[in-house]
Amino acid sequence: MSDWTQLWLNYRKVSCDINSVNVSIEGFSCDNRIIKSLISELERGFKGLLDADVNILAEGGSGKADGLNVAIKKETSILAEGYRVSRKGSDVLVEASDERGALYGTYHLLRMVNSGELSDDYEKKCEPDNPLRMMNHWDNMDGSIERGYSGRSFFYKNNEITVDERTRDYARFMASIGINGVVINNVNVKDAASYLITDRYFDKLKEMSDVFADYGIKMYLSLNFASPIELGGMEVCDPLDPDVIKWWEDKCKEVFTALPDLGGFLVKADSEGRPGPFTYGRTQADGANMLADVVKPYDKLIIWRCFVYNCTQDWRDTKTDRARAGYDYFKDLDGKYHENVILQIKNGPMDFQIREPVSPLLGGLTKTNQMLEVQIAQEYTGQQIDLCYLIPLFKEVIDFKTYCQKEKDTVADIISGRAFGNKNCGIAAVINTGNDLNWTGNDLAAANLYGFGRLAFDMSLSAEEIAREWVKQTYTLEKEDEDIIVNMLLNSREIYEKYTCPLGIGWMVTPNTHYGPSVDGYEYSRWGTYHRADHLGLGVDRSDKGTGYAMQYYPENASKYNEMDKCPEELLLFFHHVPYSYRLKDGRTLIQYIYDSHFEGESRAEEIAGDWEKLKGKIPDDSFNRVKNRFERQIYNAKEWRDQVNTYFYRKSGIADEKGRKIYE
Ligand code: GCW
Repeated sequence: MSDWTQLWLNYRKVSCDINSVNVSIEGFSCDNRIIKSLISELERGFKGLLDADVNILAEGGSGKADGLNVAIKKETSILAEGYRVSRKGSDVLVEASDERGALYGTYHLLRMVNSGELSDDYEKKCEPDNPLRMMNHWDNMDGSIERGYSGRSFFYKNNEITVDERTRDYARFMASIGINGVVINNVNVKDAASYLITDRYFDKLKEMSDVFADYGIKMYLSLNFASPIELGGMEVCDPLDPDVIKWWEDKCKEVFTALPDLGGFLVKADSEGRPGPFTYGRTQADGANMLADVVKPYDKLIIWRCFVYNCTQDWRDTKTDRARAGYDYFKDLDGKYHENVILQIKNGPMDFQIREPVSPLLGGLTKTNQMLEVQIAQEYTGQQIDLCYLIPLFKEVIDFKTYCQKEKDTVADIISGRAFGNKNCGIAAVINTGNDLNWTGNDLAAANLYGFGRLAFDMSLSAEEIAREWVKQTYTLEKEDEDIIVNMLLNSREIYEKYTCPLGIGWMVTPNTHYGPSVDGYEYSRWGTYHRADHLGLGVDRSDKGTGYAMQYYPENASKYNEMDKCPEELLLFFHHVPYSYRLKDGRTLIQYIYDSHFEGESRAEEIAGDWEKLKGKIPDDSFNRVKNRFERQIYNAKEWRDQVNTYFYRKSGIADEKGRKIYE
């Protein structure tokens, strides 16, 4: 028994009468590292799923007549990284124009066998929507993980890098869902992590990047913008200083000689205490372009984060609005970024809350490479204790119409490159893994890991389709039991939203840890995260009469958000300061909605915990019990949220619950 599970690649035996599989490789070299991985995955997969031996045939050979014949074949008409899987009777074809596509097609084939969907007459073609499909690790070199809820890092321990079988399994999981880039260290680059670009770590990094390369994954590093000071002993890290530029040139030569497969760097600059170009009166573009020019000869990328805001605000100041910051800092520089710079933009203007509007920078920029950043680590969304399937949230973001042009104007169009023809673009997730046995703390949180990859590859998949796929790969259940889990997942985000912060206001969490309620926890803090509740109402006025944030959108969206009556209700308190007596569309007052949603959210959390109980004996015991334990903690948390939020607003407003339920005074 291994120290970790195989997640959705556990390849448990399915009922099927095939007992041998012949594989031929046509047009690809069997010596290619990715093709080698592909072959070993086919062996492993068919052994587990069918208990079948796999015969690898030399090109053109023929296998036993009674088995399944799988041909992996080069087909140049398919786009890069895409594939077609088809079956006619006992002949299966996986076609692709490159090795990555062949590997993804192989995983698709195994998925179809696993879920019993590879019918006798089957054909499916898939080409990835996003060029870059990345995971961002916030792993620190001491083994801790910033916002990690699944144990310690499996990449680092005591400032050393580990490369072992778990690294390989990790790479397999990522490739199986189409991930092609991984940033292996936290964006807050400090201490030992600053030395990742020195020869202290090159050997190990090379070893790791080789394992990734076996699965078509490029490794990236987060970079310390102040490296010239911290590593080079220089006085400054001004991006326009010739000596600084020279330092970076020499450094990059060293780095890319040692690590030729490295994809480039991710940079968090001028954000939450990290160094950046602002110190020298330079712009974000000055910083990003300098690094981009330095890495260009090696054909590498600079991914520059837009999470830049003033984190030393004063709550007395009602004009400064953190939500505005990204757009205010980056919009005017649109078109100034070099071709190998990508701006990485969080999905909302604040910080991965359970509900936020889509960042106006997405589509606000039209001449700059853009990449969407989402967070599957459940920092503000239940910390992998509470169930919160995030794919519905991500779907809302990518389907959002920005109105940046007449057609092809959704976030999906922008990040895929369809809108403006960009090549360097895509989507990244802050990952939710750690060295826990089950990788994601809560076994059900693996649906977010799986789902993010699948969605990044194919943005037309629905949240439900992805949930069902994941359930089928992970557990062996009858359809009605699959439905139970799918419904639990699909309802979970709404439930979490109902018992936490209402109608887009966000925060109200325990400061620093970000788990559990603390309604005023951030109300007087420097982070710019207010709800502005008083005895008459709550919410932040971000209309043109308030902070003006609503006007950062194109007119179609701006006019909608700007007016209380037109504003989508789920975002009402994000955009407006609303009286408790304000009537929502269904006739309820705001205060009554707050009470109702909190009672409902808590009781529905109990319901889904009850749904899980129905699966006892059908889910492997260890997995069943781990999840059961999480639900017990979730219910405790939901009650705490319900009662603290209801009491808080009852005390502020003095208005009683119409239904006379228990609100603590
Ligand atoms: O939400 C905040 C987190 C920080 C994180 C930061 C960021 C890596 O609380 O832990 O730092 O976002 O995205 O940079």
